[in-house]
Amino acid sequence: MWMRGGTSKGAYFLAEDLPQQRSERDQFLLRIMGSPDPRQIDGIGGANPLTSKVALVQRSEKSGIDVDFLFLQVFVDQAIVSDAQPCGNILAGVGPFAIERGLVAAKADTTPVRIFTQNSGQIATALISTPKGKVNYQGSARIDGVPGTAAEILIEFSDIAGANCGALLPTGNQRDLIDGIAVTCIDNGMPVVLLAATDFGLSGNEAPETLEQNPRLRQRLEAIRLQAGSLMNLGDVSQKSVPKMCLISAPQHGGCLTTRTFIPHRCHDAIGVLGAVSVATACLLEDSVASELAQLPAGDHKKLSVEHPSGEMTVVLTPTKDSQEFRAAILRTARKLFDGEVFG
Ligand code: NQM
Repeated sequence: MWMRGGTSKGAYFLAEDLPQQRSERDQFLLRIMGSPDPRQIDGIGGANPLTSKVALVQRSEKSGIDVDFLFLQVFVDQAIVSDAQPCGNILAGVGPFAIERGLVAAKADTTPVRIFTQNSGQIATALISTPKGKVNYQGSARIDGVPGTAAEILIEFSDIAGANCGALLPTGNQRDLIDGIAVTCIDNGMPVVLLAATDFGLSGNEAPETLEQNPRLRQRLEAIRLQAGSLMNLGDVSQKSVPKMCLISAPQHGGCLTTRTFIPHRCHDAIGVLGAVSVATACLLEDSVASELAQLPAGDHKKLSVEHPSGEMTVVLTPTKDSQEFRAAILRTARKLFDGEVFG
C-alpha cells in the first residue's frame, strides 16, 4: 500500500510479503524505488528522501503491543537501505495500514494501535479514527507541509529518551565543541545535532534550496556530523541517515525555535516528527545550544511549536519523574493513496 504518512510518503508492506533474507529484501526495495538514481525514474520513489521510504508491519508477539514496525530508508542516489533510524511520519500510516490489513480489529469510533518500532525499541500509541469500524482518512486536522485537511492521528510516545543512542544526552553533556562550533547532541526519539545558524554566518531563515546549494556549509556540517556520530554511540555514520543536523535560530512566527534540518544531506522542507521532539526537548534543557534562543511557554505541560521552512510542528512534552525525561505527543495525518502490486 502506498501511503502518505505525515509529511512523508512510503510503501507499506506486510513483513511476510518481502524476502526474509536481508540482502534479497534490500535489492528488491532498491529496485521498486528506482535507486540509486537522483530521479528514481525506474521506480516508484519520489526522488527525495522523504518519498523514498518503506514500512514493514507485522502482528506483534509482545504483550500489550499490536504491531511491530520496521522503518527502512531507501537512499535516493546511493544503493543503501538503512534501518539506522526510526521515522515518526511513516509511523503515522502504520495504524491505518494495520487496520486495513486486518492485523488490528477496528473499534466502533476510535481505535488505539500500540506500535513497537523495531529500529529503536520505541513504543507509540496511535489513535485512529474508525467510525463504524472502518478507517476514516477525512477530517479537519491540518498539518503544515501537507495541503488541505484530513482525519487527526494523535501519536503518544513513551520512553523515547536515548532510544537510538542509549541516553538522552549521549555525549554526557548538554553542550560540546566540535570543530570549534558549540553543539547539542540529543536523542529523544531521533539523534539530532543542534547548531546555531549564526555560527555559520547564516540567519537560520534561509530557504532549504539556498542551504543545499552552499557546498562549504554542507562540507562543514558533514565533518561535524561524522564526529558527532561516534560521540553519540552511533559508530561510523558515513553510510547512515543519522544524526540529523539542525541549524537553529530564534523563532520568527510566535513559536519556540526556528529550524533548518539536514536529514542529513538534503535539507528537510519541514522537520521530522521525532527530530522535532528531540529539538523541542533540547529547548527545555538549561545549557543546550537551543536554550538561549528558544521562547518557552509557561507551565509544566509544554506545547512547543517548532518552526520549520513550511510552517511549524507542535510537540507536547510532559515531564516525568526524572526531570530530564518527557512524555511526548504529536498530531499527524495520513492518507491511503494506492493499494496494489509493485514489480521488483
Ligand atoms: O524525525 C525525516 C520525516 C523524517 C523522519 C528525516 C521523521 C522523524 O520527515 O520522526 O519523521 O528526518 O529523515 O519523515
